[in-house]
Amino acid sequence: MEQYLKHDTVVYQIYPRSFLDTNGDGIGDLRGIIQKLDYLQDLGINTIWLSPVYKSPNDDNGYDIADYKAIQPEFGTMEDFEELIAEAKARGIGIIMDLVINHTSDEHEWFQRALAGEEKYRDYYIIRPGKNGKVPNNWGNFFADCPWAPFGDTGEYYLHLFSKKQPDLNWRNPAVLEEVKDIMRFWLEKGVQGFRCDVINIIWKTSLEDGKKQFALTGQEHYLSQPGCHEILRRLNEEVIKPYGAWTVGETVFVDIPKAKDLCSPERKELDMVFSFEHMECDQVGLKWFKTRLSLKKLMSTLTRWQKGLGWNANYFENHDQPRFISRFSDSQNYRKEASKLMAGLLMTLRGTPFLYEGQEIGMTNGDFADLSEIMDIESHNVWAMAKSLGIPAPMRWQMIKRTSRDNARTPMQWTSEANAGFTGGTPWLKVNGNHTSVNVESDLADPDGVHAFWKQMIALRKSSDVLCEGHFRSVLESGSVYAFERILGMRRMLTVCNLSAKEIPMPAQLKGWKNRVISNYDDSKAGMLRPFEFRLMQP
Ligand code: TEU
Ligand code: CA
Repeated sequence: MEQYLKHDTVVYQIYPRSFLDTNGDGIGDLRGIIQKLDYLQDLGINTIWLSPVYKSPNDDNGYDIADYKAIQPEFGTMEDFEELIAEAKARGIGIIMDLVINHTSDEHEWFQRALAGEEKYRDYYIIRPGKNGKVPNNWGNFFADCPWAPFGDTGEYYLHLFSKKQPDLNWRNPAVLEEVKDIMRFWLEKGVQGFRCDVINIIWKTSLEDGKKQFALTGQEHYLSQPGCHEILRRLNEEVIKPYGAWTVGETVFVDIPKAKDLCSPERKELDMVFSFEHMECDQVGLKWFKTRLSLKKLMSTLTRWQKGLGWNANYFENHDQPRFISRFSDSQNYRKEASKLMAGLLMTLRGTPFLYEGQEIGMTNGDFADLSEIMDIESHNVWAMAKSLGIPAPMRWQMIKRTSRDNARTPMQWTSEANAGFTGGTPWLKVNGNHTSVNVESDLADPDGVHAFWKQMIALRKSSDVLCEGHFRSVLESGSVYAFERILGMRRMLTVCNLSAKEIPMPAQLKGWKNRVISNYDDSKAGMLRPFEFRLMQP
């Protein structure tokens, strides 16, 4: 049977709401994706990860699912979805879907029937009486809220680790597993090639006891990567995923390398790979809402540790939950193009499956929001309220939100320099970045030296090189500004050199033996020097 995951798989993440609107309601849709399949094929990617397109009241933009077998009407119809699968397939592109099974929407039929008093569905969720006039335990919540909300007028509470409208499922109930298996098969039968599994390592709650107090999420020791979770993943893999030749990438929060290994080493037969977060934390203090200057040294050593620690990584620098990386690590005012291309080079030469996020291929930057009224994300609003209750003054609160908001990466895709960046003929659901007049697909494509052209080259290079696809990883240099590593396959070797600083610097002595330049993001790349944000791929 065909195995969909290959060494040369290159994934492009689409956040459907922000990709392309074709009917003028200001919201991206499936027909918009279908329209852009030629564009994606030309870029060279061979897999699309679709963020949720299921029916949802949109409290968390689709990560709150009300019906796992229906398409969100504002995105289109099931026929549109089937057409998308077929048209993508015709262009050699597979689709993986987002699987959100830690929680449902409170508007899901199961939760509604639980509220109506049906015992069977009550047991699909985690419902407990209060304790001493308070909520059942002292746990924290991912969206800076209390994780317990009143369960109707019963006087009891239900657990929600994310928004109130995202009640956690009770995975200790075997019926939940059967429901989810059925949902997964439904989509696999339609030709989906796998799943990106949302917060998959927290689905199993071993106990609901109080947690030991900690800054980042009290209670996590009761649900992080528990034995019950491993067992569920093994069963889903064996009973559903593998019989279809499909694959999975887990979004796994708070994992260190040993925990990640337990989730995705091949002999464990659980997940094919995981998204880790450590390299996303090189500019934070304690929690992701408190940002500081990004430490390049930390970034390099973190990437290296994960490259060496795991046989195969799910590599990424941007997604719908993170501010644009280009705005975080580089001087995107002066070196936007160079730094975007460097990202392409780095992402395509690390060992593992590369995931790029819509807009990254043209170097889109953080949103240019003026105040909170322009931010839609529930997480940002909750964090604002939390910061307010901590007495943090409004200007500081705004700086905090502006730098960390997930909406930074969710701004509509910039297709043209026209009004609303060619994303919609109507009013966009989220403010379009003002820089679309210069940063957009149309003008970038017309530029032979454009960011897109470099991504395209790097993707092609990556797919055609077995050294880049399969070679081992060896770190060569991690200085304050230069990151260099080798990929090694048998006798053949390639060297990636990244100058992550905005300074021109002499070529470090260790790298001088490498004579042949395969590609660089500078036309006038010089032998003995590295230009600001220069990326260079070398052969001996
Ligand atoms: O994200 C889970 C997650 O832990 C974070 O990355 C999240 O964005 C948040 O910042 C926690 O502070 C996944 C999805 O990717 C995210 O979009 C969803 O909101 C979330 O799960 C709930 O389904
Ligand atoms: Ca639309």
